[in-house]
Amino acid sequence: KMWGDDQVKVDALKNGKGKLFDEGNFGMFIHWGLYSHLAGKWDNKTYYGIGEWIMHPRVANIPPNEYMEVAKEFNPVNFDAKKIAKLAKDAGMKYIIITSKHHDGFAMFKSKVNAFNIVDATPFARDPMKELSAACHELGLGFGFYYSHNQDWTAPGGNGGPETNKKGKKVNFKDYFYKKCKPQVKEICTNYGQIDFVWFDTPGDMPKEYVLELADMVRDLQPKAMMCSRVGHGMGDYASKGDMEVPTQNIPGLWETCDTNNDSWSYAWYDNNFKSPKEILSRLIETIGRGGTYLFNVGPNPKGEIPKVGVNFLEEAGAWIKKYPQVVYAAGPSPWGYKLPWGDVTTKDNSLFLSVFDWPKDKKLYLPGLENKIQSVVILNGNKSNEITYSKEKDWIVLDLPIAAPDNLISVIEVKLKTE
Ligand code: JFZ
Repeated sequence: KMWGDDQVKVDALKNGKGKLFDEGNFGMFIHWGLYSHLAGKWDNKTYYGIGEWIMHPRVANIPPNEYMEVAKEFNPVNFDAKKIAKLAKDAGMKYIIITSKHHDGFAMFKSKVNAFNIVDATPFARDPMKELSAACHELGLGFGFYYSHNQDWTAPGGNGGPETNKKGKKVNFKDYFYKKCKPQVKEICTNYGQIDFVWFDTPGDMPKEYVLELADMVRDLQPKAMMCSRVGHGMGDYASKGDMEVPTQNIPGLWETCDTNNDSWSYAWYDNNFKSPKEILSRLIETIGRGGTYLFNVGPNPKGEIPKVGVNFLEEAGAWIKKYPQVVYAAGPSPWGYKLPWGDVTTKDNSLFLSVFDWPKDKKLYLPGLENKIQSVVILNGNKSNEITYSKEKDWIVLDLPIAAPDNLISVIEVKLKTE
């Protein structure tokens, strides 16, 4: 079965999967690993772009053995799983997906099969995945792991990794797959209770039989966990859209788009280009308006803390969602199928929720081609609501707005439609 048609969505929901998407629509992505310790800098030189790729030949070109040495310095003593889970909750998010192992091959969990992990190779010696999964379970948040199954730049045989082992012998992907990848995926699927996602990434040319074997094991060990389409070979329970991208047209099926809070996925010391609360919210609303779920990334620093500006902006966004939960939770796509000039639309029951990103200066808001009969038009603002008037111009509905936007972030207008 392929993702991308609505039957997949229907089936997934029937099987108890997809609830976090259908009802939640908003999750936290966390890119955190050994690369976070380098923070975009190697040998006193800063590398711009995405931080988690720093060791790659096209970036700082760090030899695997030198990169692995960095683990001895990685000591994120301020990592506070409860604080992060609470932030996700306060931000209005319903689940967290965190990098358990990125392309660098460093496991952020205790691994018995490979010593290059945060418990065995660093002075920190704690398992932050244990702490975060427990914190999520306690707060009723969904929880899942990102795992780079194909690319592994420090494991012999891993895609992009060193081609020879210590004895200078050529090794292959099969070794990497059976000695590291599959047993580690087994570990993340067994040691952290119920998980809701396994987010594989960059399958590249990974042979189909390996992908199948991995996916089968995940389904067996975690029958409720959803795998995204990046597992490869057209498999997965839902589609993952291109990075940092909000689709411009409605897409059917169960899907998620991942985006990040500044310009990098993982922490980079220079990256201060944080998305404002309004940007976070408008991108979230646009994603829901296109029919999807928004996975928004943060990058904890070498001490394990999420940068303060990012925290503040997320809390502000969360406070807005608390005021207008109906715009986000269990909300469906816009009947227009694309963003409108003034903002975007999400739907629930017989209502259209108009999130107005740019309050029209001429006090008119146009709804092109709306054929339904209207019951009422109401401006929402917390517990207050104000009915407003509207008229019809050709096949456009024109709403009469007050001069000033009632909400200084994003104002919401509910258009209740008549049921025939
Ligand atoms: C991958 C990773 O390489 C990257 O480091 C990060 O983890 C990101 C979330 O995922 O990069 C991709 C993967 C897929 C696309 C783009 C970047 N894509 O489909 O456009």
